[in-house]
Amino acid sequence: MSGVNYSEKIPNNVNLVSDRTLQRALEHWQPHFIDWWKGMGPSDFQSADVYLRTAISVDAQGWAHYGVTKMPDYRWGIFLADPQAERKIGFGDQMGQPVWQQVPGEYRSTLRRLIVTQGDTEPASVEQQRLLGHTCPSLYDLRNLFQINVEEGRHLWAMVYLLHAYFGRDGREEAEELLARHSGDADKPRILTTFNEPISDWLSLFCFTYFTDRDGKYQLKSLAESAFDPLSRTCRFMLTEEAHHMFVGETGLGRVVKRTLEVMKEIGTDDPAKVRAAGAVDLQTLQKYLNFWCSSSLDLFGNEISSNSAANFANGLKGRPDESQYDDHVLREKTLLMATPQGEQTVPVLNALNEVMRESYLKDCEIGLKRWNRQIERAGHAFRLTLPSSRFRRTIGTWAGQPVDPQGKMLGKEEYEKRLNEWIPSASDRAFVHSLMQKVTTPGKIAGWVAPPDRGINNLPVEYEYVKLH
Ligand code: BYC
Repeated sequence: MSGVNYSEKIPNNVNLVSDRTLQRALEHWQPHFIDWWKGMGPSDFQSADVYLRTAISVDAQGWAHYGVTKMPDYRWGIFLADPQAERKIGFGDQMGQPVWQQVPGEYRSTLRRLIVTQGDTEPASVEQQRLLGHTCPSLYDLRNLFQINVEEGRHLWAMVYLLHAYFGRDGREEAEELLARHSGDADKPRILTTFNEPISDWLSLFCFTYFTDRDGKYQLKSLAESAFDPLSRTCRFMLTEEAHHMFVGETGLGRVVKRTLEVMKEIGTDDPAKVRAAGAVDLQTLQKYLNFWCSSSLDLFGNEISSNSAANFANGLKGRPDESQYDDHVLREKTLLMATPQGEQTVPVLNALNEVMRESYLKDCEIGLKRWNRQIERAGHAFRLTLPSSRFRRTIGTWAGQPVDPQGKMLGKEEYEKRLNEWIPSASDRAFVHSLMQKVTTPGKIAGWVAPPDRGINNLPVEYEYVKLH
């Protein structure tokens, strides 16, 4: 079961050949996907030879195969983690009952909505990143970008498989719509706001892969708990790929901090203007980028108080990440005190699960900051990077539209508007960051604003030609 069949048009480990109707439907969608990839995927690099990893089995060990591929020839396919024998529902009102191999009629539209929302983010991120290749800081980074892009394409395949296999005609229609909406499109935008934000520089890419892919980790982990077993198995496998995306964010931002500190040492000052003049990202600007992407990603958890999340949990559709770490899996009795702009409210925990998840996400986000702050401290500087308050710049939930500063302090509307550019990148900050984005494609060379990685990919040297441009 673990092995992937690559001899078929659509590589898969779901025995696709045994269901001709499904196979034909997916083979019909496949050229639409390739057209979308060619039109909306990485611009101008379709003929480059890229050192990519591909899944060859879904085992925890050794699922990856590395080789040189042109991106349109990447073997996108359908991979589900192996089934767990006798798996039981792990939370909610039906806890302890067998998981579902089919979609129960009463949950059909909710499950479809969750799968479509998840699926929509995958091609959206590829669209957001499509022009970044033109300003890559190195071939190592360019390859990482393309690896992420092809895997997001595969994650789209994962959701499309579920839609085709379990949701009939409306599932097939949703699969087409996933290719018809586009990031930032005025008429047909992507569903969630963060996925309509442009990612036009590599500092934004590193922040996106640090913050937004981490939301992906949390959402996928909570869907991996689902009683709908095919969804759970799909998400479990997706999570193994997701780890690399967050690695790119975490090491990318760490390399930016490292380089900035080197430059500060070289020029003997931490004056932001001088750091910029020397071609590095001053820590103040980095902080603004962190504020922007963190606050945007916090919206992806939905409303603090949500009847959707309560119903999803109670019905077994969506759990909490790593559900087994908790004691109470039913949550019918518990309440929680929640701060809202109107004062503290007592809320049933069932309705506050988006917030529970957001809080544990923020703790996870802290880990990188601690590491970067240690680097800054060791270099002898007092500046510290921080995460913005979860009330800052929110557009979803009880804090939406509230004039709160990154420390969580409520301000007057006017002061907030006036000072917003102190906290998130202004047009001139963005112009400065864009000015640093010069394409470097000589093997082993790296742009001046970011330190080289500590090591290359799959034990290859950093100077290996990870992308061969023609
Ligand atoms: N923007 O009751 P609520 C990833 C809507 S990232 C716009 O709070 P719920 C990746 C909401 O849809 C992970 N609209 O919602 C990362 C609802 O609309 P309807 C993506 C928003 O259901 C990097 C209404 O407001 N996966 O994988 O508790 C690269 C009421 O909201 C937003 C998922 O998100 C927003 N930010 O929670 C590539 C998992 N937030 O239905 C990939 C699937 C809320 O009333 N989705 N709304 O019309 C879900 O679990 C939930 O739909 C949400 C919202 C967590 C998004």
